[in-house]
This record gives sequence, C-alpha cells and structure tokens, in this order.
Amino acid sequence: MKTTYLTVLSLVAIIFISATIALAASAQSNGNNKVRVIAHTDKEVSDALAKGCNVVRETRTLKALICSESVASSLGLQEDIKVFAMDSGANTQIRADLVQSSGNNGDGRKVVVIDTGYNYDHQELSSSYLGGKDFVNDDNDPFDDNGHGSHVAGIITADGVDAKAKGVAPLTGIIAGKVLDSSGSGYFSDVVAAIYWAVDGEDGVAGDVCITDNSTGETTCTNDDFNADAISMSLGTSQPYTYKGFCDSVLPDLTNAIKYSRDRNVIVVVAAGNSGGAGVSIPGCISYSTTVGAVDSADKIARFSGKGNAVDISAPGVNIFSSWLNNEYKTASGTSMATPMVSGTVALVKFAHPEYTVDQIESALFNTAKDLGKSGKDTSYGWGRVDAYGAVNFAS
Ligand SMILES: [Ca+2]
Ligand SMILES: [Ca+2]
Ligand SMILES: [Ca+2]
Repeated sequence: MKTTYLTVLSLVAIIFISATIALAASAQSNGNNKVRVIAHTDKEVSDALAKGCNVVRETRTLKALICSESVASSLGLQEDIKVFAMDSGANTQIRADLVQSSGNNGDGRKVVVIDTGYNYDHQELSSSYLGGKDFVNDDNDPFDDNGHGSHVAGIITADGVDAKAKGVAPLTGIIAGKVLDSSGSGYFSDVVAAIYWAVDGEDGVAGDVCITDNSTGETTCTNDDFNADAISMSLGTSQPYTYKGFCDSVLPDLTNAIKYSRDRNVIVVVAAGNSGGAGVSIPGCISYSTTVGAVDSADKIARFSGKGNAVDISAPGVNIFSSWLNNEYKTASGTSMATPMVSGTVALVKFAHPEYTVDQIESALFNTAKDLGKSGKDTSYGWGRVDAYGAVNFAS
C-alpha cells in the first residue's frame, strides 16, 4: 500500500491588514468631547490651532487634529474616519450577515471538524465546544497544537468577540476529530476512522445499541450518535495525488467512509485543495464529497484553488481572519478557509430546515450559488459562490 499523507490545505498564511472604512462611533454630543478631524489648508490648520486644537498627524495632503467637538463643528472640519483591520468581509460576501440578523445563527446545530484539533480555550471557540477525539495521540482530548483546525472552526462558529472574526454560524457547536499532528499532516487511515466516528459516535454503531439482561429480560438501549449536520474537512493530498476527474477508486476505504456518512444524512464538505490546475486533492475528488473551491473578496477564483470536475461550489478563501492558538488570531488563505464557509452555511440551512436531507441541502446550496466564470457548473467555481441567504431561503 502506498503511503499517502494528507496535509492541511492552508499553504498561504499571510498577515494581511486590509484597511477598510467604517464609521467612527460618535460620542454623546455635549460640545466638549474631543474629536479627531482633518484639515487640508494652512488656513484651516491655523484657525484650528488658534482655537486650541492639536496636530496629531501630518502627512503629504492633510493634517489630523484633535479639537473639541464645538470647535470642530464651528470650523466645519471633516471628521477623521476610523479604519479597522478586517477580513475579506466574507460573511457579507456570502450574505451570512443577513441570515444572522434574521435571528438564525445556527443555534443548536452541530458540525464535526476533522483537522488539527480545536482550541477550546480560545475566547472565540470555548462556548461552542461539544467534545471530540484525538486520533493522532489516541485519547479524548483533541486540543489543537497547530492552529489550523481552530482557524477552520472559527470560520464556522467564532462568537465575534473580535467582530472581524465572527463565524458564519456563531451559535453552532463543534465536535473535533484531530487527525493531523502539530505539523499539519496525518494519515488517511485516521481520516477514515474519524469519519466513521463522526457518524457513529464512540460506540461505533449507527443508531440504538440495545442490550437485553438475560435474568430480567429487560432491554436497555443507548444511542451516542452525534447527529451532526456536516463533517467539515479542510485537508487533502498533495501532488501527484490530484485529479481533474473523480478519484473514487484511488482510496476506496475513504470513498466508502464518505459514502457511509452521506447515506446517513451527514453531508461531507471537503476542500478542493490548493494545487490549482493540477486538479482536486483526495478526498475532495471523491464523488460523494461536497467539494469547495476558493474565491477572493471580488468573487474571482483563487489561483491556488484546485480545479476539476469534482468541484461543487466555491466560497471566500483569501485573507480570512479567524481564531488561532492561545487567544491569537491569524489571517490565512486556502481552500481550507473556503470549506468551513460552506459547512457553516449548511448549519444555517439546517437551522431553517432541520428535516433536509443531504440532497436537499445540496439542492439549496447549488441552485442559489452565484454563477461565476463559464455559464453553469464549471471546474473552477462548481455551481458558483455560495450564497447563505439564498440557500437558507431556497424553496425546494
Ligand atoms: Ca460559537
Ligand atoms: Ca453510535
Ligand atoms: Ca459557472
């Protein structure tokens, strides 16, 4: 048997501060509050200085001054607008913000994230932890020692302590299966085991397990299935294990595990990989996966996004801000980041339609995706860029 490593798909992790304009919160107006304003001419500056303002920033075309509100107002000086570091505005891009403001934050839904683990001590993630398993170290503590899994989980469910990091479905719970080690790599056999565990729970059986006591004749049943809405997998093989077509026959155990999950109504959302035109990585290229490519904030396919017939849909995956190790945050790019955007959207769809089957979820996602690139489904965008608001409100 060939050795096939699966690795995290966040190959491009960049610190990126995108300055974007937002309105400064205005203080209560009593005329004595200090405000920061902009002056462009020497006269504006001298008038302001004469009235007690101070210059705090001098640059080529302007000066910024701190003045009392009444002085700023009397001089007609323009407010110095605040800028904030933020991510690509992905929640706005996929219209998850509209779903959230309608009262749907994925409350009570569950997603299993199979990755490097989960930082349940992070301020963005602690409220959403529902337990997990570590397949690397064979214990019940899937604490993240890499950061990637916590970044992915945050894209689904970060509470928005830092508003820029708020997840797609901030009230959705996460069950974590750790299959990738501190360096971000792992074995496909652990992924197979984690998928069955994600569906069956710890007892390894789907549905009720009943035991009859021989002496009393009494039967007791237990059921530890997670009944999750989705399995989210931001992992995959690297070249040469990338495919322009489907790859169901390459690792049949993995194909069967994903089919098993899908047959039990747990959608398996998988990254398309970061090999661009070389194809889609395993397990994204498996036909039973719901496979996600990455677009940037302008809905353009990312150059690294794996292309092939297996791509079903795409989502923002460039410069995404989310939780990391300790209480840190990080901006990262990859189909790893696009995948949880779709998994979080599944949680929102299931909050609105708990009865939906995997086929109905896909129908809602695919029919409402914003068609991009070549008309109709294509090998870059799949059906298009996910639209959470459209999917939640899609009438099947
Ligand atoms: Ca949360
Ligand atoms: Ca079970
Ligand atoms: Ca298209």
